[in-house]
Amino acid sequence: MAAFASAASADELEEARVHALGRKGTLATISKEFGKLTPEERARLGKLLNAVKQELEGEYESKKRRFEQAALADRLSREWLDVTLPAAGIRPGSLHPITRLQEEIEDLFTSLGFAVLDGPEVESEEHNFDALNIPPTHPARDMQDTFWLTNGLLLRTHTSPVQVRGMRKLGPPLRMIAPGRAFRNEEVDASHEHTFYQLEGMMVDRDVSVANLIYFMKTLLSGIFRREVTVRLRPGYFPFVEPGFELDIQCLICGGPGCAVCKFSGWVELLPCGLVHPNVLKLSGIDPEQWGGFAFGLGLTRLAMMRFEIDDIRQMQGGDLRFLKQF
Ligand code: 2NL
Repeated sequence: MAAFASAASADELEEARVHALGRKGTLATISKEFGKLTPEERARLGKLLNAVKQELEGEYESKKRRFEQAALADRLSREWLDVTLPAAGIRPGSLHPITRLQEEIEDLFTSLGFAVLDGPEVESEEHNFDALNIPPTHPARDMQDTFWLTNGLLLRTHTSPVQVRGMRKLGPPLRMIAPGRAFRNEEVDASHEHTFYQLEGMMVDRDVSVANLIYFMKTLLSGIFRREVTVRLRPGYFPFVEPGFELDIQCLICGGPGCAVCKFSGWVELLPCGLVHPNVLKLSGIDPEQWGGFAFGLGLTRLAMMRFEIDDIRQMQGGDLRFLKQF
């Protein structure tokens, strides 16, 4: 009892417990002598021994609790938290990969004297189709599954109507780009979305040629990919240009011999373009005898996927922070 009372630490207390109550302790040693006693002595001493043992254990337990409480109080005084401290600060956000690419291309074109134009996403049939040399009976209307609104308006299927508005408002000569969202009723899968981003551009001036078109397209592409690119032109049909081209770039992954990205052709189809169709100029009040232009339409979503190596288009508008935080 004296050793328990004078123990100054949990370790000293444990030492005293082993000495008195342990398997080889004082009490255990005394118990071993029981065999030598008569039954009467055994009963009397047994009771006594139990009472002593209970008293010792009681003293030990209460002392032990006191040490535990002191240890806890000590820990609580050290490990505390000031909930009134100011928060760690606002987590910085980042630009969406499409926005980043769009802003880069805007910088590039503004440095070349182009205006960046905006227009409504809900458009008239006239701006979206008729003014682009796509009359009501034209098969190109069927190839785009348009979201029509009940009031006769529609969700623009490309950003071209912004350029129609630009031609009518600014008149020639003009240089402009029109980045923004476009909508088509696509069956959504890894490479098709009903909402996607385009960046169209056009330049209208005197004596604009295919050579000018190629120069601007190569400047655009080497700006995006940050290196020289090899291009080729194939004929392509778009109602609003004549002649129209599909501009391919030599595959940046394999450099020509063929790989999975270019589907073993060495070329990647990237940039539809052409010289603005005379009817399109006329329909926006520009005399095609005096003026000509080139135009192009870039799939921003697809280009961002190539540039940032994103393999599923559904990530782009999905809103998953684990995806977005990578940029
Ligand atoms: C596409 C389409 C192209 C254009 C878009 C254009 C606009 C006007 C006049 C003439 Cl207002 N052309 N835009 C020209 C050629 C191709 O691409 O769906 N691109 C992903």
